[in-house]
Amino acid sequence: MTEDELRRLVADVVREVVGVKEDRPVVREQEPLRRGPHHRPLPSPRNPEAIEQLRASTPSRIVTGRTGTRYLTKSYLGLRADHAIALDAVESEIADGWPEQQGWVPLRTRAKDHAEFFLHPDQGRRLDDASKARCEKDADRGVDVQLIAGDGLSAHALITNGPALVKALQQHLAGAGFRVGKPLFVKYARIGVQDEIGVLTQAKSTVIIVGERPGLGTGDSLSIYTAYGPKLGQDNSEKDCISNVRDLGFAPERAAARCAALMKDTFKAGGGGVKLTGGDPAFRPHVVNH
Ligand code: B12
Repeated sequence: MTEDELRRLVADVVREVVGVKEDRPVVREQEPLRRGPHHRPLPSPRNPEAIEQLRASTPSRIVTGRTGTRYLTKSYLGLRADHAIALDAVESEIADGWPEQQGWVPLRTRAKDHAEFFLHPDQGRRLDDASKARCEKDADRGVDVQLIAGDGLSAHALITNGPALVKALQQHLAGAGFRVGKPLFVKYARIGVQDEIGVLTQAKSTVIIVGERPGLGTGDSLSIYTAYGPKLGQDNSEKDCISNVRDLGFAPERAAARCAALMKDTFKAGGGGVKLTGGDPAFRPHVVNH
């Protein structure tokens, strides 16, 4: 029997088994693959409900499908749109007067403008002279926890989630027995500015919330950084961070409760960061990012 006769025979048997009436051509492996949406179709999941649950559990790009080795056009356009959200967030700025409307004392760092803030991070870690004077005049002194709200890398995040987070922090920290200083706002703030404010106000600890570096589509995300026993240039290893604070992530109310618990542990341990880990770098109580 020749190869062609064998193919015809197999094709006839297959047609009979699957019940195909008409004589459709059988696609041979060596035929050129057709392009288009049917080329390498998405495999149908064995458990579509589980896939939907996974997708609903995160804004991350999972189980998005592909065409060949490439993204689907829909995914590609989604990436471009989310990147635009991140850029807009980084470029957003707090309008004059907005901090006062929230009841926050307005301060600013030595960064003269947004461009200098990006190019010279150190300028965002120190207050300018007028703000130092204002801080000494208007801020509370010697409190347990001094609250600071900074724009950081997303003013948009502070506008969206800052007021709710500050209120929740005030409630949870006071509920945990801490004396909390009236909130200060810092324009063009890096987290290191909490050190100078802590020293100026003689606070026992500082909690700064800042717009964190946006990921794709996460322009509204805040971080909370805590520091105990303020000193200029305090190392990050002595501080703690609660990240991804936003409605779709760690909602402000829950994050504030977590922060109050963290501050209780910090005060008990006489310090944060590595002091809290008890020497075990893998152990970070209450410090999560989800
Ligand atoms: C940029 C970044 C870094 C950079 C910082 C360098 C720089 N000059 O900017 C590098 C790569 C060095 C870094 C290192 C680490 N990072 Co980091 N980092 C970030 C990131 C992507 C953005 C931070 C940001 O936007 N800050 C806000 C701006 C306005 O503040 P800033 O003053 O410019 O930035 C300072 C802080 O962000 C600080 N910092 C950075 N990471 C960490 C982590 C901790 C625990 C602390 C206290 C401070 C800190 O360093 C910056 C310079 O002083 C965040 C994720 C996010 N999107 O927020 C993770 C993030 C904050 N980092 C994280 C971690 C775990 C670390 C490391 C501990 C990793 C490791 N195992 O070594 C180290 C710690 C570094 C240290 N001891 O200082 C975690 C914190 C998790 C947690 N809840 O504790 C985050 C949330 C990432 C994540 N999703 O897991 N990081």
